[in-house]
Amino acid sequence: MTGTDLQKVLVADDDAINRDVLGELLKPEYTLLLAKNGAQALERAARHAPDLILLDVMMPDMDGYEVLRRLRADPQTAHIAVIFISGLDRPEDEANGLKMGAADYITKPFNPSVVMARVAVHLQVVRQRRMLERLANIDGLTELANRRRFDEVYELEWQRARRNGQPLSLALLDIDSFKQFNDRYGHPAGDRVLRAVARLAAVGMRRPADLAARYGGEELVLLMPETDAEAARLVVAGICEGIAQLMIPHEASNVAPVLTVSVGGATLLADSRELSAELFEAADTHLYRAKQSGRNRIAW
Ligand code: GH3
Ligand code: MG
Ligand code: MG
Ligand code: MG
Repeated sequence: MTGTDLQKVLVADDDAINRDVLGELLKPEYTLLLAKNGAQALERAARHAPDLILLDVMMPDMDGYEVLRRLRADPQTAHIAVIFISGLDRPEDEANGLKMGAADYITKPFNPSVVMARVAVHLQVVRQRRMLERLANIDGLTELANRRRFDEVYELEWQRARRNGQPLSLALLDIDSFKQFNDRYGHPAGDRVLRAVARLAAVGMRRPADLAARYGGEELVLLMPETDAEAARLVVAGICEGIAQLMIPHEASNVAPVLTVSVGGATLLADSRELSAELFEAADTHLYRAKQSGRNRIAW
């Protein structure tokens, strides 16, 4: 692994010597973060999203138990793996720490190679969990979010838009005459086109909260929070323009001699009472209209 691939470990301990010793151990293999009290640990955890925290239990002001409780209470830090490192070495202390949700419990004085081995074990678990999350949420062909992930994000964003009185735009993009494309150029060529279109969609969505997902076969869905219809149309037009510029030959298309797409969009207005499913249906209806009226166009 190189540079930014290194996993991040946060050491939170009020004792400078402990921080130094653990830091020296971990530094050659991981990106190291340090905190000298509970408040700093929470701040570093929220800001840097470490993969693992080595957390001292006995610290003044805020002890390790409280730090762990607060980490778990914040969705942003709730899943970070925590190993307690503590001078409290009675079995009931250890059992208690594990019951609170720590991944492991190491007693002081610790053995350096045991600490390193346990850290490695838990970071391996973290890597595996990330991979599973990825598999569950990402479409393998296009590497966009999959439908499952979209459904989740859509529901949250829809609720957020309603709560904050913000617009929310949604667009369904469907490749024109794609069946004929596959028939004419072959399924592997079709897959490459789908990947290229997906990449343009992902790149064309500029805001961090925007989401491009593969909704079905050759249908993508673009979700744009806090974006009104006018701005969303511009984003979509840019993506369509990018697709046109690829000039992918499509001799079997009944629209144009190059690959084109149709898009149906809809925007939730701030004062609307529309349900999330209704907004989605509106976009779908508009996609149907774009198809019916000749394809290679955007209907909103
Ligand atoms: P329309 O202009 O009405 O959209 O015509 P269309 O042929 O694109 O019709 P439709 O959207 O119903 O067809 C979807 C086609 O997309 C069917 C299938 O062959 C193709 N397709 C779906 N998923 C994939 C895929 O993962 N890879 C490839 N190569 N083709 C796919
Ligand atoms: Mg301490
Ligand atoms: Mg199609
Ligand atoms: Mg389709």
